[in-house]
Amino acid sequence: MIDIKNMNLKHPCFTKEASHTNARIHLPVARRCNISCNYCNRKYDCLNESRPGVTSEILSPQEALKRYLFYKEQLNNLSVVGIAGPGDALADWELTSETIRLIRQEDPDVLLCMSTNGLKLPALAPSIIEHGVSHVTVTVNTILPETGAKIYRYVNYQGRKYTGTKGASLLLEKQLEGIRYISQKGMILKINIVMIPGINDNEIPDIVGKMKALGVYITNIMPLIPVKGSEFENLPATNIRELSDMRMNCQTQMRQMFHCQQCRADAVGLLQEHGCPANAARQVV
Ligand code: CLF
Ligand code: SF4
Repeated sequence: MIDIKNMNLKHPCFTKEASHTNARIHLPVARRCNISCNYCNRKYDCLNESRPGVTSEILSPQEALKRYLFYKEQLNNLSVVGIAGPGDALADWELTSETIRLIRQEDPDVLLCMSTNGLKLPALAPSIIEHGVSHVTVTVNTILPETGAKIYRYVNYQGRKYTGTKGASLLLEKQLEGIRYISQKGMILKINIVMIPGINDNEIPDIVGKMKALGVYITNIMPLIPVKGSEFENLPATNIRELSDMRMNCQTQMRQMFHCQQCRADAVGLLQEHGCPANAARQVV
């Protein structure tokens, strides 16, 4: 059984205090995605964890290992490796899992973390566990297919493309099944929720309640930042006061994240430093 408290002490996203002392590295190995979110413009990193306007180069698993070993030398507070895009970590599981395997071989202690839209979570959960991943983030923007139909343009599953409420129902079913499974296996789960004005903002407390019931550790309600070229480019950005009120309101139900930096898929270093690789050398402690 995973010792959640102990493991989270070294994870800057799951423990706010650790964000001042512990660094993470994102390795951009997952290029593809299997769904289409209306807030996404594929020119940029996956917006389920990243802020818009930033693109990352793609690394092969071997290049990712090299980068990891380089920064491990530079940063003695590096305690987490995350795979967060620039596509979906599970849509490109072969590359993600090979990267994790290579890193685990070199470093038995570093925490392994990944973020996903959850579509392939039930199918890949046993393999994720086997590879030693301890922390998983799933983006769940709604628990209603009608709302999902407004958020997702399509869902690609086993060679077929699903749209509308069919696509949204399928994604939701896989997300809930996968979350339930890995939570029962004792993994540490975070749920990202993008707060989309006029689309899902009224439902967020219900999503949080559902996630709590499934054994999730923390939820991270994130602002929508409308991206040029995306379906939602003309929606207003989430009002920061309303976001803060929503987090406070949901905190009465379960633990909330207040310090997310919407990192890029190749971020390195402390969260507050935003983690551009070019700046990481300055963060050596
Ligand atoms: Fe990366 Fe995400 Fe793991 Fe953290 S980020 S995969 S859980 S190691 Fe952290 Fe960055 Fe917010 Fe993500 S601040 S975007 S929550
Ligand atoms: Fe874009 Fe990420 Fe959504 Fe895929 S899961 S469409 S990469 S925001």
